[in-house]
Amino acid sequence: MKTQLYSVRMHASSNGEHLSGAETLVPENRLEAELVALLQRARQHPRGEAEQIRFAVDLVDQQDLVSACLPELRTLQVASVDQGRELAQSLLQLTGVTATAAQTAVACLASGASTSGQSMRGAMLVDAGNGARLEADHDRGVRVSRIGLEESCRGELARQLEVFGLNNPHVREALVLAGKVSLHPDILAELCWSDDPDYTTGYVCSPELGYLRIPGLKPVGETRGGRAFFLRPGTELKALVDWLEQTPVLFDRIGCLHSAEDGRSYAARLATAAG
Ligand code: WAQ
Ligand code: MG
Repeated sequence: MKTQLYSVRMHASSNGEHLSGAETLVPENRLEAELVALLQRARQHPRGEAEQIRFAVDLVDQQDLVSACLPELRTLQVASVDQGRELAQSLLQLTGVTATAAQTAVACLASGASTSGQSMRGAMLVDAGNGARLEADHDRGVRVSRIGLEESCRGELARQLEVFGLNNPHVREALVLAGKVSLHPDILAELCWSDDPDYTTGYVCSPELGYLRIPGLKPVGETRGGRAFFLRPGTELKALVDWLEQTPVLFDRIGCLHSAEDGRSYAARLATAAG
């Protein structure tokens, strides 16, 4: 008999403000250990002490399960936060996002994209043409769920990331999330940086560019972070949100991992190649 697969989601908050969240797919035999690990994470989070911690556990229908390969990963070095955000905007423009949409999204994340000027629980949906925000709820946003690594792939990813000193939960989880997001044909690209005060690396990801990490996309101590998914103008929102929340995706292959290099020269090379 096939092993049962569970979707596990956690959300921790305090005073109505988002503190931390997580979503994963786990086989039955790791379910309890995963719940304990997420409880510990919620209780020891650098954003503060949780007042509420919510869990949801759902059995996944494996008929809908998608298997996929993780994006290639690169680290692009920049000299300052400003340079990092400029680089992120240039990269986004290479994927067809307009300068206006790229700029608006960076400004929104920087100033706190929720209605209270803090971090949202989930991602913003941004029209890649005019930069308009399309998510129904500016506090909740859209949470990508039902994402995980095939058992055989978990150890291999950890081993390969270790070689570059990148084997930490931020990288592993962001790579998996970005991998699902970049599978959708209506999403041109994603921009992200963490809302954890001590984690300053962010990324741009798209099907063509892969997962491009940019260390220093925000200053240390900054708790405003988030995600923006750039949508092809005219995208049917309900179908897209359903897919992001509901379709289970397990990664069973790893993309190539590359050494760090200078961000500006990398972007210049890409722009030349694109003509
Ligand atoms: N779906 C949609 N948006 C999410 C999700 C999700 N499942 N999880 C988090 N977010 C949004 C939400 O607005 C958070 O405030 C924001 O993203 C940041 O989440 O290669 O750690 O978990 O070194 O703090 C990226 C770089 C790290 C990793 C990202 O994000 C690397 C990170 P965090
Ligand atoms: Mg966080």
